[in-house]
Amino acid sequence: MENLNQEIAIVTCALPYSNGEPHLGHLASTYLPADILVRFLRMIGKKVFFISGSDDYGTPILISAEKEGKKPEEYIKKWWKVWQEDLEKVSIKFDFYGHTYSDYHNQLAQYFFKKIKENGFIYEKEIEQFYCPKCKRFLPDRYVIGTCPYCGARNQYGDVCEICGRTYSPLELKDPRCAICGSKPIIKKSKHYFFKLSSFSEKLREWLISNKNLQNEVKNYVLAWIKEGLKDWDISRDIEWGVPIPNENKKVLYGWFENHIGYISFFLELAKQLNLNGKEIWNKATIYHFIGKDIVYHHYLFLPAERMAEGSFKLPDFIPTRGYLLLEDQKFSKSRNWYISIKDFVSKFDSDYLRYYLASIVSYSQQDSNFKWKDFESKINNELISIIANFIHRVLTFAWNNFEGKIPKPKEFDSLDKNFEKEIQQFRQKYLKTMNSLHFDKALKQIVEFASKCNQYFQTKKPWETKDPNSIYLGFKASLEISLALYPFIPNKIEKLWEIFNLDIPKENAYSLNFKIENHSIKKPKIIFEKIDPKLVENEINKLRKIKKENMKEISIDEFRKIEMKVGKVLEVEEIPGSKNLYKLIVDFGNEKRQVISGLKKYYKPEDLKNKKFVFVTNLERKKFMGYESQAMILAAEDSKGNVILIVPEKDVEVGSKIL
Ligand code: B3M
Ligand code: ZN
Repeated sequence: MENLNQEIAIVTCALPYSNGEPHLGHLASTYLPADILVRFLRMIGKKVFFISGSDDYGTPILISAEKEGKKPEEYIKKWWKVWQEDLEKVSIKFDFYGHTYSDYHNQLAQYFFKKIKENGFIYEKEIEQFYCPKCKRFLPDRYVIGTCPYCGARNQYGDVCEICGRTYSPLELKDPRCAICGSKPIIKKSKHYFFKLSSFSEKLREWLISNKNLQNEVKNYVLAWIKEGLKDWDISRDIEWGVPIPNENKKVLYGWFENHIGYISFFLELAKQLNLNGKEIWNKATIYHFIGKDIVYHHYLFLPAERMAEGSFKLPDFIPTRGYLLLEDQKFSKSRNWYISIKDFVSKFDSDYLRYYLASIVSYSQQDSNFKWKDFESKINNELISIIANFIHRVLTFAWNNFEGKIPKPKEFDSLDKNFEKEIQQFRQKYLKTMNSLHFDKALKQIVEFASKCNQYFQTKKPWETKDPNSIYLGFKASLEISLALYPFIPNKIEKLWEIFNLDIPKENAYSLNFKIENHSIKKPKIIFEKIDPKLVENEINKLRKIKKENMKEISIDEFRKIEMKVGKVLEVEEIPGSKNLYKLIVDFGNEKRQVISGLKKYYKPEDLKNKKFVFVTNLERKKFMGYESQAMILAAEDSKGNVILIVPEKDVEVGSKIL
């Protein structure tokens, strides 16, 4: 077996579900930062294994496959390919991109299950579950829909309410129905396996506190969860799509029990192919798991607890976690078309420009960032090109035109030169430190700042008047330094630049090399960085404007269904001190009373409202008017003269009745 003497890093990216294509949000939070780190670590001489793969199991994938009339095995293959192809378009390529649907993964996940059980951290318990007598199957999570037990929103899945955000067990759903055939399920007992997450509270706490590489802000809220108390966790499902539980029939491991084991199983599989001792390497490598902030719970609690419970695989050193990407101030949404896929973006704009822009706006934190087309244009045209690329281009063309395409031998340095040479060295030290701390946006800022200094130096030295060789010599040195620093961000552009530099720069361990640049011949400079055409950007902005309009005009049936309306009876009407328009109503909805603030004072007297029934929207976000929270909204018609007329039920109807 080969011996690896270098320091080793294993870098993984969250495993995408085999259920849709990658978009800019995925790229910004997870895949791009990971790729930047991988390239950087290789540049400073580390041996890196870059790992990801598809997360193939789970009920949503099974349901989507069924909808397309495909077998899940077929369905997942398509997305496995799409993800790799699309990520390659932005120069992201893994050393291994696995499938959780594979023998190597199933085996390792089953081994984890058995070992953890043997170690006493998995127990069995009978639970009650919905079962569809017509489909003859149990209905876990997404297989059952019904009414949210907390807020009453209809058509919610069995695990979480998309309206109020609360999670619950399927049995708590009101009006449950089978998501496939719509029939009413019965309750059946089933044996389930539970992981004793609760018994890891103390160990997890210690690990979080002692691991100085984890981001403090994340750590703090994970510690707060632990303090609230961790519950044991149902890790089995009664379906046939998943990692089969050993010695069971039609039972599989819950996706979040086994998917992150994929980081290990994929790496071990790669190591096997390379004839390396995978486990030994895993246990001595520095391990990074890149994720988005929506899966913190799983990576900071389930993942470490399972590794502790198994006992022989190293825990992560870093779990770099970043926030979401907004598009022009709004959340990405595929169904509303408020969304840019990677594939679509790179069909119109340079992929390195995308990498540069995203890296510059995404911080190493939970904060969300905002993709703005105008900002994209200006970051590329006015920063990357005007400040950085222009400087390099000036140095190169000057050497080409005035020194016969050679980097001149310098004369004795004057104080400006000496200072500038020092700047170059200091820049490298600062840059390396920032990159090592994973603050890639800050590293980019340092590069821009340094390039501004380079421009100033050039401006003062005026080589076009003085023909000063020192400024070209040092200018080239600085350009080389900038190119090394920018390589992890915009690898394609930099490789083209290196061709003109006429230097053979290795992508591994480049920082250890000492380049001889005196009398070095370069190639004829050409434009590598083309400015973005503002018209193209304008097109994209117009497209979004149109989508916004359409979205306002039409809502989908599903969206409409989310609006909950009920008949309520006004019990009390009070004036709100100091307000000309507002009343405070107390409204009875049968199972609860709510306070409603409404601008009816100009149109109705209190006695016209009291003890009457009207129609209300009951699941709007709560809003305060003059300090009073409104917990529903009354419906009214407004005629062309501006008269306001309330809507009443045509016959008497029980309070709390829903409007369909
Ligand atoms: N498949 C994707 C997500 O929730 C999920 C990640 C698994 S990482 C082990 O974003
Ligand atoms: Zn059914």
